[in-house]
Amino acid sequence: MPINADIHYQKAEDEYNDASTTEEKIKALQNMISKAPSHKGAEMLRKNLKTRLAKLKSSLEKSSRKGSFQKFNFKKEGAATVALVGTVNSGKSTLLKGLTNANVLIASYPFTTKKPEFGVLDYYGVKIQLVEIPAIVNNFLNTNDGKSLLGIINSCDLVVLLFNTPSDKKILDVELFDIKVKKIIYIEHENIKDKIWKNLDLIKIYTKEPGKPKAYPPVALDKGNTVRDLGLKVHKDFIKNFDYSIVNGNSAKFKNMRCGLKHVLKDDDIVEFHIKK
Ligand SMILES: Nc1nc2c(ncn2[C@@H]2O[C@H](COP(=O)(O)OP(=O)(O)OP(=O)(O)O)[C@@H](O)[C@H]2O)c(=O)[nH]1
Ligand SMILES: [Mg+2]
Repeated sequence: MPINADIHYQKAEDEYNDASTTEEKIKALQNMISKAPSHKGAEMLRKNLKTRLAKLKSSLEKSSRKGSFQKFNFKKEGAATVALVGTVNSGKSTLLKGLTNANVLIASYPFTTKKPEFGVLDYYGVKIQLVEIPAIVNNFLNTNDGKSLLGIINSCDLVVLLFNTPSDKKILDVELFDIKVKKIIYIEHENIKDKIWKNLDLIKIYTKEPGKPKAYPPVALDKGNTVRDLGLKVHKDFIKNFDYSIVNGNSAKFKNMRCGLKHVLKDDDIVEFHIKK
């Protein structure tokens, strides 16, 4: 016990030593800080306690972040990840099954899907990960898995919302009002694959060797990316020894346009790299 510390401090310290979880330790440490002697001689003690508290808080935050993803074994894969989010029986699993290879259960009773279900959508060779989130209900964040599921939703590049009735839509609006996703779309039964692709802000680019047909699958890039970005993704040597490229497709002003590294590409372009001999 430090000099001049009183009985209250001693009690808080005992609680700290007895604490078994990080949360309990944080609480006890905050108590110790508030009860620590305020004179100059105890300055070092107060500083040490605060450092210890900061470390505990950051380790708690890290483990809860990790936990939210590990709980469901979620790992982002592919060019982008899209969440299928909706109220009960809104057809999330039907959509997932229709668009991907996922073998999910579809049934007319509510809450058929109890954990996130994954599938891979193949868009002209570009792999896009889809994840069905179990149905969103009133007060969703306070349900057992609410926070973990929200963590998954927030890490996605696009959210597709599904619902059956206006009151279901209201549930989604209320429960998801502060999600941090770049983009949210509603799906009507139009050409869903194309709609998802259009909203991902990606482009698919084909590479090609001189004298050969275009290579498959295409490479997914962000909209606005250049020949340089493509080269970096395909083979770094293309950029190191770059001479010029031949571009055909939507960004080419004419057939076999000769372009430098800064040329901005468009969806479905075909690019041939020429390197210095
Ligand atoms: N609303 C709606 N229902 C559909 C559609 N397609 C199929 N269904 C039927 O709706 C019921 C629920 O479909 P699911 O795909 O399991 O719905 P879900 O949203 O995954 O349901 P939960 O996982 O239980 O929340 C099934 O009986 C389906 O046959 C659709 O496009 N819209
Ligand atoms: Mg389902």
